[in-house]
Amino acid sequence: MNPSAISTTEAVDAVFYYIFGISIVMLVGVTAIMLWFLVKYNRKRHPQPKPSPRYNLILEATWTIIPTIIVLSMFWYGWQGYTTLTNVPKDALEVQVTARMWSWTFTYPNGVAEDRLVIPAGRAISLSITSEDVLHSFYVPAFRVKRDAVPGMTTRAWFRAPEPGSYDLFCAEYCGVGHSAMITTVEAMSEKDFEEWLRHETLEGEGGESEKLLARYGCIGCHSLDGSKSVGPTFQGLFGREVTVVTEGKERTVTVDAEYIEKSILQPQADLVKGYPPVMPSFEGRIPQEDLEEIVEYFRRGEVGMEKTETEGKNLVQEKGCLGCHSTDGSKSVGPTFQGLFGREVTVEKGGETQTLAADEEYIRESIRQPKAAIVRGFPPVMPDFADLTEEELEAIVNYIKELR
Ligand code: HEC
Ligand code: HEC
Ligand SMILES: [Cu+2]
Repeated sequence: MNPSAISTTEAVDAVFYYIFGISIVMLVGVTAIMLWFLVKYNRKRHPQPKPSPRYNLILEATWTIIPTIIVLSMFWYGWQGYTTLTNVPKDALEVQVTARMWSWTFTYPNGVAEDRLVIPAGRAISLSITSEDVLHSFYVPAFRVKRDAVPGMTTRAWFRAPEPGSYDLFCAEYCGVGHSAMITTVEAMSEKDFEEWLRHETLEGEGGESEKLLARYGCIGCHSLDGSKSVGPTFQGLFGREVTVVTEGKERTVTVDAEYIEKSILQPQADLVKGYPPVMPSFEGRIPQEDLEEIVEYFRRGEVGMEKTETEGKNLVQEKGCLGCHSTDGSKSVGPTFQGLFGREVTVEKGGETQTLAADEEYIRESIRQPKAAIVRGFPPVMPDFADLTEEELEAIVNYIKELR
C-alpha cells in the first residue's frame, strides 16, 4: 500500500472501523459466552462443584496467540494510518495556517491571505500551522485532520477534499472567551474555479487600480501579467518591446509605445501581432478615455508582473533586518533612508577618495553585496555585508527600493 495514494479520511476511517469492529466482536462474543456459561454451569444442574483441570496447553496457547495477533494487527493498521497522515504528498498545494485569538488566516504561496481555507478539490493540501499567541488546534472533522497550532513552532498536516463543498473548520483547543468564534470553513472548489479565485484575489490584494481595470475589462482573460503566453501576448515587458505585426497584409517591426498600445486596444485588427489569431475585440467606445490613459500609463511605467517581486522585496527588507537601520519614510536612522534612494545623488568614500554619484541599480546592488566598498558620507561603516542573498532576493529588494520614490 502506498500511504500517500489514499486520503486522510480513508486512512483514519480504516483504522477506526477496524478497531471498532474488533471491539464489537469481542463485546458480543464475551457477553454471549458469559450468558451461555451462566446457563450451562448453573448450580441447580451441578449441585456438586467438580475440580477443574489445572493446566491445558492448547487452550492457553490459543488465548495467548490469537489476542497477540489481533493487537499487533491493530498496531499495524494504526501505523499505516499514521504514516499516511504524516507523509505529505509531493504535489501538494502549500498553505500557511496562522491561528490567533480568535481567528484563522490562510496564506497561499503567492501571498494571498484569506480567512477561509479555499482549496481545489481532489488536490492534496499541505498545511504549515502555527499560532501567534496561545495554543489552538486546527480541526476539520470531515477530513479527520486535527493538529495543534503552537506559538513559535510549525506543525504540519495535510488532507484532500474528495469533492467540492463547504466543510466546517474549528479550533479544537480551548483558547479563551472567543474560542467558539474560531470557526470558519474549508471551501473546496474545482481546480478551474480555484485558479480563477486565486487570480482574482491576487489582483485585488496586490495589484493597483490599473490591474483591476485590466481585470474589469476582461483583458486578463487573454493576456497574462507574468510573461506566459496566453490567447494574446503577455503584458509583461510590453512597453518598449519590439514586435512584428501584420499591417494590411504586410509584416513590419514596431517598438511598443503609448500610441501603439492605444491603437491596439481601440483597433486590434489594425496591427495584428504575428503568430496570434485576430480574436481581440475592439474596445472602441467601451473604455472611457481616462481608463484608457490609466492602462497605457500603467504599461509605460513598466510595472507589469513586478508586483510580486516588490512584495517579496518588502518582506525581505523586513526579514533580513534592513529596516532596523534603514527607514522607508525619509527619516534618518542608523543608515540612510530607502525612500527616494533610487536616482538620488550620494556622496561616498570609495578607495580613500570622495565621490558623488547617482544611485542607480548597480550602485544599490553593490551597496548591499559589499557595503564596505563605498561608505556614504556622514554614516558609520557598520552595515554587515549580505553576500548570501540570492540573485532573486537581491533583485526583489532593488525593485522594492526603486519603488520608494
Ligand atoms: C478575446 C481575447 C482578448 C481580449 C479580451 C483582449 N485581448 Fe488584447 N490581444 C489579443 C490577441 C489575440 C492579441 C494579438 C493579436 C492582435 O494584435 O490583435 C492581442 C494584442 C493586444 C496588444 C498588442 C500586444 C503586443 O504584444 O503588441 C495589446 C496592447 C492588447 N492586446 C491590449 C489589450 C487590452 C488592454 C485589453 C483589455 C481592455 C485586451 N487586450 C483584451 C486578445 C485579447
Ligand atoms: C546594522 C545596520 C544596517 C543594516 C542591518 C543594513 N544596513 Fe544598509 N546601511 C547602513 C549604513 C550605516 C549605511 C551607510 C554607510 C554605508 O554606505 O555603508 C548603509 C547603506 C546602505 C545602502 C546605500 C544607501 C545610500 O544612501 O547610498 C543601501 C542600498 C543599503 N544600505 C541597503 C541595505 C539593505 C538592502 C539591507 C538589508 C539586506 C541593509 N542595508 C541592512 C546600515 C545597515
Ligand atoms: Cu483557538
